[in-house]
Amino acid sequence: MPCCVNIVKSMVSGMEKILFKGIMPALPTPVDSSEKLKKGVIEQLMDFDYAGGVNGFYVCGATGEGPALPVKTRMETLEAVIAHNNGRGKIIAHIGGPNFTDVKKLIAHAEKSGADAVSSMAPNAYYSHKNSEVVNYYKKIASLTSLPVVIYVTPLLLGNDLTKVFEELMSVDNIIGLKFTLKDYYLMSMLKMINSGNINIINGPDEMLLAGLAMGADGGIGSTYNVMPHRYVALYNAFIAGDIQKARQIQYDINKVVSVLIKNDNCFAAVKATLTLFGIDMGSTVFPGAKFSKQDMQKLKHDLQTAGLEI
Ligand code: MN9
Repeated sequence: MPCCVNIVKSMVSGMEKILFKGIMPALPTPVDSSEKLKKGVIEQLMDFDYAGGVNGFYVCGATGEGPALPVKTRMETLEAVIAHNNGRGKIIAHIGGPNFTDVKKLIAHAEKSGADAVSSMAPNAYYSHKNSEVVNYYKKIASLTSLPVVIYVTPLLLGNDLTKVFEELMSVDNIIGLKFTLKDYYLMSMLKMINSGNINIINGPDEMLLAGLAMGADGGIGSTYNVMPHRYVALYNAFIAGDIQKARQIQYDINKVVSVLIKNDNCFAAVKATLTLFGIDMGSTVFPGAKFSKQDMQKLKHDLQTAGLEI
């Protein structure tokens, strides 16, 4: 009987699309004041995250400030990450940005460099596109690469009927799913039912990871994973083992720390500052992101320690 069920399931859903599972930090990009990649720092961060048990990385997304960086720096960052990764986990290259000529270059570069997938935010950051335009945008990206494509769903896509959009997009072989950075978990469940569940959904909001897993996410990608990778890995493992009490307690402990990080207007700046406190010198966010002063750093350290983070 189980064998028949499997045959029917594969006929309905086609090729396997759930390629990314577990905990994948979104890497911040350590750049100097001329927006060049600082040598050796992202490697140090990757080793720290791998020591916490993570499954791979998301590169040059929102956390990595990809759309704000020069294309050359984005390419150098991806190359440095893939070289240092050395097959230890999976690498998703975020290639989205406001200019499609740059996007095309980044897609070709990601494929040539050996990324495991490409991912893009919405077509632009200024206004909402119609469903048909969004569908055309992601189909075009998929046609330009043989890599799997992970759609980056943020509030920029909130004007769209996302279940309709994904029903259409999931028929494209190499469109595998989405990174879901919304807090509407009813919508997540509706998306997870598309393509008979053969859709890779990766949770975005770190403070809601357990909710995302419960509603069908296969894993998570997040900025604050870098600050406490082992805790997110423990949460994921507890969920997989069915120990919801434990997973919930870890999520609550995590959220004490996240609440400190998001108190800062720019959470990514706070993540970079926290990593700098750990001795991983990430620098500040790109212009016009302000530097943390000595006092800011001291206050951040104090608040994080009070929230239970060891520094
Ligand atoms: O999806 C990140 N969200 C955004 C990933 O980039 C908007 C999260 O990791 C958040 O930074 C985190 C804090 O709110 O959940």
